[in-house]
Amino acid sequence: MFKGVIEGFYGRDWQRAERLMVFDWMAEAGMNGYIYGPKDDVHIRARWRTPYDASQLQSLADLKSAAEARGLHFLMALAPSLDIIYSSPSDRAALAARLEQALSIGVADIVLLFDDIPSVLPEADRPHFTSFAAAQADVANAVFAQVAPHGGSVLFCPTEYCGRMAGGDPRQSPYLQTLGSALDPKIEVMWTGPEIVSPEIDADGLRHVASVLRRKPLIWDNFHANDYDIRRIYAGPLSGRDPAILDLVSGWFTNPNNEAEANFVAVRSTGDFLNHRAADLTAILAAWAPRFRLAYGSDQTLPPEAIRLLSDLFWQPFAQGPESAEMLALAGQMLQQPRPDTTAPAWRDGLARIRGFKARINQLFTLMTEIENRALFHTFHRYLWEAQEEIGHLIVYLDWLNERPAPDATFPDEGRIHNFYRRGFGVGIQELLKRDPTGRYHHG
Ligand code: GDL
Repeated sequence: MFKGVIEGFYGRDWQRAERLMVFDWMAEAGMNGYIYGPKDDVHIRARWRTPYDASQLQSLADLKSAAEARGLHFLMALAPSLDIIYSSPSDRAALAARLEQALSIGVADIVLLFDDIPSVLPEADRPHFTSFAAAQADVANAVFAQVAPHGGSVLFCPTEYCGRMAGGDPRQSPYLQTLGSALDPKIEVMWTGPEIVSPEIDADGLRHVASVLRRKPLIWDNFHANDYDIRRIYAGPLSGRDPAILDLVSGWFTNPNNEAEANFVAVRSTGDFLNHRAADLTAILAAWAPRFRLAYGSDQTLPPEAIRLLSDLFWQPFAQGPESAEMLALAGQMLQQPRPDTTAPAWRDGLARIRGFKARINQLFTLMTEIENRALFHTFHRYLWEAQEEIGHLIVYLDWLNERPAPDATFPDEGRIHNFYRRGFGVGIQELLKRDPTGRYHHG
C-alpha cells in the first residue's frame, strides 16, 4: 500500500533541496511513495499538452532517483482537466505523448487529476459520451492501458473527491456511480474524506465510498495543507483518523503545508499513523530539534519547551494547540463582562498567566531569530510575528481594563489600530462581513 506525501498544493512548489529534505523525513517516518504534482508546474495542469524540455525532464529523472535511493516510489501527476476535449483525437494523442515522456524516464505510475474543475462535459464531447464521468473514465482507462504494460498504475483523482462535493452521501452520486462501474477495476480512486480538509475520516464514510466506487478509496489527505489560508501553518500532529480505517483504504498520501520546513511534524505523525504506531509528539519534537540549532556555534538547539510552544501555536486546522486553546479560553472568560471586576483574584491570576504566555512567545520569537537554519526561521517568522503582535495587543487591552476605564471610554490605542494594524484588502472585506463565534454572518 502506498503511504506517502503528495506535493499537490497551489502556490510555490518545493525546490529540489526541500524535496530531498522531505524525502529524508518520509523515509525515516516509514513512508514509501511521493507524488510529484504541484499545481505550480504548468506542464501538469495549465499547459498539460506541452512536454517538459530536456533539462526539466532530467531534473525529474534525478528527483526520481533521489526518491528511490530513499526507498520511495516516485509517481507523477498529470491534470489535463482544465480544457481537455475527451473525445478529441489530437488531445488524446497529446496525452499519450506526455505519458510516453514520463515512461521515458521510467515513471509508469501516473496520477491523473480531475480536481477543482467545473463538473460539466464539454459541448464538443456531448455527442460522444453519456456523462462527464464516462468521458473521464474513458480517458483514464486509455491511460491505464498505456502504462500497464510497463508495470505502471493509475491513481485517479475525481472531480467529486469528497463527501460534500458528492452531495453528502457518495452512494447517491451519479458521477461516482458511473466511475465505479466504468473505470478499470485496477485504477485507484482518490478521496479526501467527508470534506476537502476533513476534521475526521471515519470507517462508515469510507465504506460508503468503497461501495459506490467498487474499490477501496485511496486517501488524499489535506489535513496539513495550508494553501487556502495565508494566516495559517500547521506544526501539530495528525488527528481524527483512527488506525482501524487503514484496512478500508488502498493507500494514503498527505498533501501538507506549502512551506517544506514546516512539515516535519506532519510527515512524522502521518507516518506514525500509517504504520500503526502510537503518535508520540514529544519524540517527534525531539527528533525535529536538531534543525533548530542556534547560529552562535556549539550544538545548542532551541530548548524542547520552545519547540513545543511553536507546534502548539501553529497546531491543526480545527483545533488550537492545548496551551494556546487554554489561553484563548481564559482570555475569553476575562473579556466576557464589558467592565470586569479586575480586582477579583481570578481576573488578576488570569492576567498574570496570559502575561507569562506572552513572555514565552516573545522569548520563542527572539530565539527563532538566532537559529542557523534561515529557511526554518523564515518559515515561521511572519506567523510568529503575528502571534507576538496579537498577544501584545491583548495584554495592552487587558491592562487598560485593569485601569478601570469610565463606562463610555474607548480603547485608546487608536493610532496603531488605524495606521497599520490588520490592514489590507482581505481584511477590508472581513470587516464588512462580521462573523459571530460560530462563523455565521449577521446583517444589520
Ligand atoms: C484542493 C486541491 C488541492 C489543494 C487542497 C487544499 C484536492 C484533491 N485538490 O481542493 O490541490 O491543495 O484542496 O487547499 O484536494
